[in-house]
Amino acid sequence: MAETTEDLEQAFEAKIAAEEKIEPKDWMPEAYRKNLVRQMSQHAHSEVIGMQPEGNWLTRAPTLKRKCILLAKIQDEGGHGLYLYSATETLGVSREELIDALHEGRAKYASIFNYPSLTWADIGAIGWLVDGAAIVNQISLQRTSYGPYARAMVRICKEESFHQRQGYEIMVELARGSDAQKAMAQDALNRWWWPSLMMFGPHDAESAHSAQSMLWKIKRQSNDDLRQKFVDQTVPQAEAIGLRIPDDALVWNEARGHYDFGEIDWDEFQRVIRGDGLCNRQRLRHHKQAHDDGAWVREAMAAYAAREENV
Ligand code: FAQ
Repeated sequence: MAETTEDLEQAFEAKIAAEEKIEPKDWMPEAYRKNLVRQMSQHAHSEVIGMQPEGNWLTRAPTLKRKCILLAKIQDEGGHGLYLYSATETLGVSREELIDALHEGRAKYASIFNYPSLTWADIGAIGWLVDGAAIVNQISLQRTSYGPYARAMVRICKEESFHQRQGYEIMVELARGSDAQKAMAQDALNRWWWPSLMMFGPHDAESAHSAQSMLWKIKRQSNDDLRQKFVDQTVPQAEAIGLRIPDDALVWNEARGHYDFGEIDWDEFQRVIRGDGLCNRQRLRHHKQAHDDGAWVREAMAAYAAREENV
């Protein structure tokens, strides 16, 4: 007997309830597929655009060793973008469509990458805070319901944890250094702290996609819960190296067993995700230029594949 849509829906819901992964060839509701394409492609775009603020310091890294480490880290981010684009393509969408959506402003990428990296300490702050926030979010996504996304997260988290440590180690060195170096580390923390908290997205009550994404187990923990986890783990790291988190409202709440912290500037967040942050235009312009410059590589690969097929 042919399966009805209702049967298929029930089988899908049963898999989700049993914590089984949904795989590319499994039936899935169209809205589940679309929501995944949205989130996963935005995640891929973030990894790739995220190479730019760090790339800005490759030629100015203070030693050859630091330069090699930074180069390897940035290459890892490119690799993460590639796993994530491939995982997204298993949902029946092409890489070209995803890149077009980015270039036409229909797809977002993480707000954090629209801030400039002004000093070497920013490279420390990006690894420590931005990779640190990304890991908190991505550890949770290792349990996401879509198999290819969950598996990509496992490998990505291993690499991100190296990134986080290299960033923190830069901050440790600067915080132990001269007064000027310590001031540079503090200045980087001042500028990257709040944008890092914005990475977790709007408050749960304002989050358009959360309720449905939690039901489908695409998201396993809420935006606010993950943000709290990040604050709780990062404050002691700042204290350990004598840096001050730039938030007067930050205080340990014994009753909650968590830090209380101040309110994010949500106007700034909205401005940045609308495309009006400090570096939005520059980031997109650079990506388009790199994409155009690489057209000959794609054309050569397509011509080679066509020739191989015909022999
Ligand atoms: N930036 O309803 P929600 C990294 C948008 S990887 C920009 O709460 P959702 C590695 C959201 O898309 C960092 N837009 O959305 C690295 C939606 O707009 P839409 C990237 C944001 O999806 C490190 C609207 O607001 N990580 O850093 C942001 O349920 C160093 C409503 O929001 C991921 O992408 C934001 N911060 O929850 C690389 C993780 N927040 O699509 C280089 C995967 C929200 O309707 C150097 N993604 N929006 O137009 C997620 O976990 C989720 O998508 C959230 C947002 C939590 C980001």
